[in-house]
Amino acid sequence: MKQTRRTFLSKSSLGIIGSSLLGVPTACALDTMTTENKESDFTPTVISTWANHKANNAAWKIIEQGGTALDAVEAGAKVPEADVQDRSVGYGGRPDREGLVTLDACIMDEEGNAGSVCFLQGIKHPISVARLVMEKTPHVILAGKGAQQFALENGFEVENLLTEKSLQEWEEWKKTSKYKPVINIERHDTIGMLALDQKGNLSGACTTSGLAYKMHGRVGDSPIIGAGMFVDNEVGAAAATGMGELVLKSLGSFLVVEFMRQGMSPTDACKAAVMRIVNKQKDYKEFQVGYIAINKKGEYGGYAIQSGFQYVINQDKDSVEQKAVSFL
Ligand code: SD4
Repeated sequence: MKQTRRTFLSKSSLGIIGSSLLGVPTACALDTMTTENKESDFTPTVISTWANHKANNAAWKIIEQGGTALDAVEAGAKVPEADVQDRSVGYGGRPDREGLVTLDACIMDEEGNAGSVCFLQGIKHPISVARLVMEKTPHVILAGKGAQQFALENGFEVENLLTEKSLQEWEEWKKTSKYKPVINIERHDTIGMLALDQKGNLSGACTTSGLAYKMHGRVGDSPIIGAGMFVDNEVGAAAATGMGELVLKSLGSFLVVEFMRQGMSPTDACKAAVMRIVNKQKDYKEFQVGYIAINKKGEYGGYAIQSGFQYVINQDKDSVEQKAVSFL
């Protein structure tokens, strides 16, 4: 679905004659006579981290029907949040080392508005709470009990998000782990999603239960605007997955967007942000970080420290899987 937007303002000689006949002063007539011929092509797109096909397709449906990028990314992010099979997001997500599922999410729209929740417990759709933080409060981030209180005030209910399977795995983990948070213990599934709608507007969302068996109270990159996700409607948008601490320390998604502002392609911008980590972090081989990005044209790409990072993309009906390029 390729859109062509044309702004074609040209003043014909008839226009000039018309102006002078109407008595418009010459200087003014000349001012409005500038010929402007702006053309921009863009392809409506939805992209998200990992093999999140169902989520991407749900978001795409909204874009296809002419809905906003913001509605699309919220609807998309809600899919893994409610999916018990997704072990890194929402319901069914792995708990922290105390056995508690704690959630991080953020959302950002084309006007640069942003909302976020972190260390939120018992609420199935943190992305929708983040959107309400953005739309109903003068703040950007609500955390912990305060975030939960705000959710309850807005009609959400507290639910048990720890499934029997996650509980049993955690019990096993406790037997051998010596209570040490272990990095990269899980398969990552965190969803970062970016959308470009038919009007050419960008929005983004990111939602996760964070690293498995993390310390209680730990907050990752995913709810932090500029780290886990960032949107600048003039330039593009980016999202991160993987070892949140590395993304936080380099403000990765913001960095990717700034690299695109300097003229880099989405893939090159993601690579430059990965290389920033690689060049500063001696033990980078221990970790995975992956970025996805999209620009205003709907060009997209991804890059990761380790191989194995993939993302899904919709520019037509069904989502397609792409392997991200990687450093190692
Ligand atoms: C975090 N970045 O909490 C998240 C984890 C993640 O796929 O992306 N998992 O650090």
